[in-house]
Amino acid sequence: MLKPDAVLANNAGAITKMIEEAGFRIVAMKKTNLSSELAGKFYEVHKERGFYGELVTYMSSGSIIPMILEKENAVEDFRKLIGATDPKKAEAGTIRALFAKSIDANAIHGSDSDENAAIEGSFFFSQFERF
Ligand code: 3AN
Repeated sequence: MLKPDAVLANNAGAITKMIEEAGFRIVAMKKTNLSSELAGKFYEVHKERGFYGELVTYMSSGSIIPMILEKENAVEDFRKLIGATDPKKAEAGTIRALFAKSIDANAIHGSDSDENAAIEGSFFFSQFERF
């Protein structure tokens, strides 16, 4: 999912190009917005964390671009491509090193397991409910 900072800065095309060049196939993609209620639901796993409120406010502050991506070893390879959560710690050349502004406005989200990829994919794309 491209986050509000990446969309607002018109970096969606550049980031999507990197994703495709890294061998990912875009299966589904759209531009949309999250209400704070929906952002809260999406990040429910982080409910108890100190940054949850800020994260929900931030994720509902502007447009986002969720995608379903396909590739062998997709979860691990995508996390390598996007880099560490904190852009200051992200390896040079990763999407977050290149485009993220802060730990909140960190340009992009990637699912952390195949199971969560299926849950998150169906959250945004109803046709993938049984994905
Ligand atoms: P990632 O997106 O790298 O998997 P998660 O799932 O641990 O990171 O965290 C979800 C989101 O919460 C991150 N993308 C980031 O925007 C925010 N976040 C994570 N840790 C912190 C933190 N210590 N302070 C503020 N925001 C954070």
